[in-house]
Amino acid sequence: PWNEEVAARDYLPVEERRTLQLKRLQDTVRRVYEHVPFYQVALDEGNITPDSITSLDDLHELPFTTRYDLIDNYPLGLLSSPEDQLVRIHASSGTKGKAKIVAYTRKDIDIWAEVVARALASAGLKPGDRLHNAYGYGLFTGGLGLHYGGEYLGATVIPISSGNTQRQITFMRDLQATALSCTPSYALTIAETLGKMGLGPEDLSLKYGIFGAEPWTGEMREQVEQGLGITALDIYGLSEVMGPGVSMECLEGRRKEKDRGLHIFEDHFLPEIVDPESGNPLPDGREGELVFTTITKEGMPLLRYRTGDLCSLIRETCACGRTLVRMSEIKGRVDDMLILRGVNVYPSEIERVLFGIPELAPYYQIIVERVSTLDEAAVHVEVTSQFQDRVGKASIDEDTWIAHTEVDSLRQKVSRALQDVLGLHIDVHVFTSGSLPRSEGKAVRIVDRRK
Ligand code: DLL
Repeated sequence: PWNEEVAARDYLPVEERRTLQLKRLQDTVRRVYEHVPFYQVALDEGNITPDSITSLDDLHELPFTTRYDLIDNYPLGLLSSPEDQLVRIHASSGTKGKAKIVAYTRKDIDIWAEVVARALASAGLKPGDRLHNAYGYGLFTGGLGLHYGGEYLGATVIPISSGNTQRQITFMRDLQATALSCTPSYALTIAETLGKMGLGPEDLSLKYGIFGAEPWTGEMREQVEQGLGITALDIYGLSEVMGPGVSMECLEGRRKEKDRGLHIFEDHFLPEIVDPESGNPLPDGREGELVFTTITKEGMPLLRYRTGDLCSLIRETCACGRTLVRMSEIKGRVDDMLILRGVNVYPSEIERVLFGIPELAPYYQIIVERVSTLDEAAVHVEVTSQFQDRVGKASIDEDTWIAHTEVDSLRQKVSRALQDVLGLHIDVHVFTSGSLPRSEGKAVRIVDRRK
């Protein structure tokens, strides 16, 4: 259960934590060497034995693990515990192809609950807070991850899961939930539905939002904060490493512009940043691919797991006093980078431009096609209902809509804004209010028509 000793783990003197990390890293390398054939082969190939780990710097000598290794060893080939000690299995949807299966022992579940509780505490939650948990329950780690963490902290968890948004709002209002956890894109859907029900943030008791599981920009954060009247904080994690609660933004950091970043619970997950191409470690402050080594997991520990997520590490102490290393917010996934006529573009860069245009509602999709050998992208955007009312409801049959001068000049405006920031022309299609899909979980930002 939550107590001062657990809370203090975020504030340990750095040297004390490093001693703990080294011991745990050594134990983990020994564990996988003895129990996981995949790692025994990989470590032998690198001439590494468990005894060769004598300092934390030796981390960089260990072999990488990629998602293909998980897929090749599908479903449970990387276990380092006997199967009868597993108490839970989750799977990550694996955007492309086969699911990645992960397995937990009792101790893994306890540690997961502990890190999520620490994450919630850094967001300002206290025992007695009511957490309306609208992450999906099931194989996805969001629902159960926040659930167990909330209970561990002593919050009252409302396990509503995702979907049926009107009912969500009724519960949130009647039960006076003080915190909401869901994806940032679902938070927007909830805010929109709130308005449609003739309600506003003042009808709810929400203070904090615990949002993650997908990339989101500062511009999107403002929309969510306004729409729900809350402070929105970023939670990060991935199934392979644990689930949500690998890192979390703190309230104090959020309030101080210069102190932004997510504290990594590095007494359990050792982070590195590497060059996505070469795999070479990069120094603090440089952006690259985030890599994690789990150092307390029993069921399925992973050495140097390539997350595919891009960010940098921040080592300076935070305003909140936590001594944990921070990661900058995720810019995107290595695989989500589009190469459009030679220019590298991340969906987050497009999002930032679109969310700065007041005539647009906060929904968009990027449609990617292959034209001969090159990728071409088009952006689908949607107008606000205010814009549509001004243009006149009569003109919204499709042809008149597109030809409408105000719609056309908005299209040009968006196109110019994208051109200015990206240095690249992208086709823009302007849709009427309410026509783009609304998210209840991870939003689909890229519609890939290349195959
Ligand atoms: O999304 C775990 C989670 C649940 C995190 C709830 C936060 C809240 P997966 O389904 O395995 O696990 O997806 C992991 O989602 O590698 C990132 O690409 C992305 N992701 C997760 N959190 C963030 C975030 C959960 N805060 C993948 N910002 C990761 C940006 C995120 N991307």
